[in-house]
Amino acid sequence: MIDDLFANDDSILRQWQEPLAKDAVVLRGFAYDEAQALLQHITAIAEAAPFRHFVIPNGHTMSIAMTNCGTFGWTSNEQGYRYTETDPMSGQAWPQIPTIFLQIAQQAAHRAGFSHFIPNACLINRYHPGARLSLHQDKDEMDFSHPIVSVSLGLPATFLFGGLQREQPCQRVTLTHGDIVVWGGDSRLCYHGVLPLKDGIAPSPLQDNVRYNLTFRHVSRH
Ligand code: MD6
Ligand code: FE
Repeated sequence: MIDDLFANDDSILRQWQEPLAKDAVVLRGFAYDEAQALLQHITAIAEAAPFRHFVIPNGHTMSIAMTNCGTFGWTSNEQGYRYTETDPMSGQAWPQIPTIFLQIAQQAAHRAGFSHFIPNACLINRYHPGARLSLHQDKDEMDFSHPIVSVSLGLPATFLFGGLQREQPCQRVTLTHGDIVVWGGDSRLCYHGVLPLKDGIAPSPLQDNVRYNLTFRHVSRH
């Protein structure tokens, strides 16, 4: 009677957890069922706050394109990185974080053992083949008591997860459509990055050679 047992909820067969380090975990398939809704919201957000390639302080332009929703959005220019309450392109507030984004981020944080996560910033990254993110720490949020929740959509990517020093060796983790990474606590300031995206055809309905990543954060007023 295996059929009956699993007839109504096969998502339990597509969700499992992989510990990465202390206070860091990959929740496989956790956003899979909501992926289509998330992608529709990304399209709407990008109409109000378009994806753009930021310049970083060394003068280079990032290969990934970014936008934001939330009270705070992450921005960069030649002078440095910072969170702003308005989109520098339009002068308007960033779009609100959609309710379904908040629900998924909070459920994932809870599943990972962080039960009081209140995201007020969501950075949206768009990768096309060849785009990459070099090793970095996420430390512009000022408040490190909250975890970061990261949702992967579209093409798979190789995620690098290192230690608290840049020189420490990295784990390589393939993140696919619907996977969520949660990290905080002792891992909150670990170095991490993404290898150049390989070409491919993303899952339906994207069917494009693109990857999106949502990272939810709690930013303290600067
Ligand atoms: C990405 N993610 O996966 C880039 N940062 O496209 C990040 O930089 C990141 O996935 C902090 C926590 C989780 C992440
Ligand atoms: Fe990061």
